[in-house]
Amino acid sequence: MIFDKKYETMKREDMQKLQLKRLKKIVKYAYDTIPFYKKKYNEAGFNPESIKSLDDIRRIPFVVKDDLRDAYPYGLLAVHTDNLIRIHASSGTSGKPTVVAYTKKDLDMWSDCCARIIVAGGGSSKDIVQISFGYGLFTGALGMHQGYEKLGATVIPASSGNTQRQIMLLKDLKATALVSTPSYALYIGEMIEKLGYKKEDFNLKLGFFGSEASSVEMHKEIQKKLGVFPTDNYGLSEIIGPGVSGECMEKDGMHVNEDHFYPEALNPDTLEPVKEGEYGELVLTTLTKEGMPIIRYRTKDITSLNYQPCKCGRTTVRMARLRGRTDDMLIVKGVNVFPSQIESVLMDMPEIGGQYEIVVTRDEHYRDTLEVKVEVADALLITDFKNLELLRDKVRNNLRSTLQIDANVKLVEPLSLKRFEGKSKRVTDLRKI
Ligand code: DLL
Repeated sequence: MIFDKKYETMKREDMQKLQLKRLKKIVKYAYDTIPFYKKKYNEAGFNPESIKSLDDIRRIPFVVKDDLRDAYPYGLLAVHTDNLIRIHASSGTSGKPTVVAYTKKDLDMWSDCCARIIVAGGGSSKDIVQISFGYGLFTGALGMHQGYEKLGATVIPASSGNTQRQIMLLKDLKATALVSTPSYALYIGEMIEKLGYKKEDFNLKLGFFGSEASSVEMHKEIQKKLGVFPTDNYGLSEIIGPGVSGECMEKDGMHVNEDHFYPEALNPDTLEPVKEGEYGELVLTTLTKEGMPIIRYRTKDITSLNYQPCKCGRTTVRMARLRGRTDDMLIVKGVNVFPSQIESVLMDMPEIGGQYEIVVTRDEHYRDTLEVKVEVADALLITDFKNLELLRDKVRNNLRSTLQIDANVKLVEPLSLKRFEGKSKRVTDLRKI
């Protein structure tokens, strides 16, 4: 099933024509209605009327997170607040949040985009879906809620937290789909086992996981524990929220709703485009947003783009599962380490559970240490010292062959590490640089 055949299966030339038409319009609109863009473009000597081809996008100055923060609260609006019908804010770690605002037209477009990725991942009007993202300023819950509602499905707005109650609702209301972060899905799966249930006691079939990175191996683990077919979906509040892209059931990249969000993958150092299939920083432009258009936003997310049509029939460009963010890459002993690489190694080992923590420290001789704490799958392993040693060596060796550096591995008891109900935080870098 395809939600919006016209746009999701468009020929590449037609898509490019549409994108160019929309790009010209939105750039002019932003320049004419938002003083921030007028000032930025005038200072850079960029004339919004000078766009003649899609490649001309490369001459447009970027927007970064700080621009949104500096514009707090309403500095990037293209419309009067009377025309807004919703405000969200991003999960800023410190200081002021970044506010994002939607008109009626924006909300309709957003719902359509979420409906598209839900249908791509196997969802339909028949689903009873439990949304276990936190409701509130975070875009995840309401975004996916609206998408599912648009399809005419039954939505359970459970929000996150109170995991035993989540499990009761999933079971008693016979939910067929779960929407959450992948780490929370894994936690729910663990709790189900701990409470003595089996996945067969539930009616779950689909899982829509996003808002944080997850590995192929993590999806397999969730599939094993919950019996759902898991798909990954991506988005960010600055651009819209969830609904920027999502996997179809081929699970071979996330289809970007590129008639609304124009993606570029750039080398983060040179800011030149990388080749198709190569990893770079994702830069996104909203092509149709009315309330708060964002042009050439540097997401810091690292992915690659694939323009080949997909087996599912969609022709939209696919972005690869995120490798990480330009700001979450650790440099340990001079070697680049992405937490996602560590996760893949750990999740690929059946003796190891799904939860881990990474701590990086530096001693007085400026030597870095990478410590990886991970739960064993079976508590019995902890009591057998010899087996424990063997397993620790195995984890260390597997990590070394992927990362090219040594890690101190600490094996801990099942269910002893911190669990997350929203986005997980697994990395602590204690180095004073
Ligand atoms: O997390 C929007 C969202 C909600 C997407 C629910 C999907 C599902 P923010 O809170 O603004 O918005 O965080 C955006 O989260 O720049 C990525 O670094 C990360 N992120 C989002 N989806 C994925 C994903 C929402 N599928 C930031 N894989 C983005 C990896 C993701 N990282």
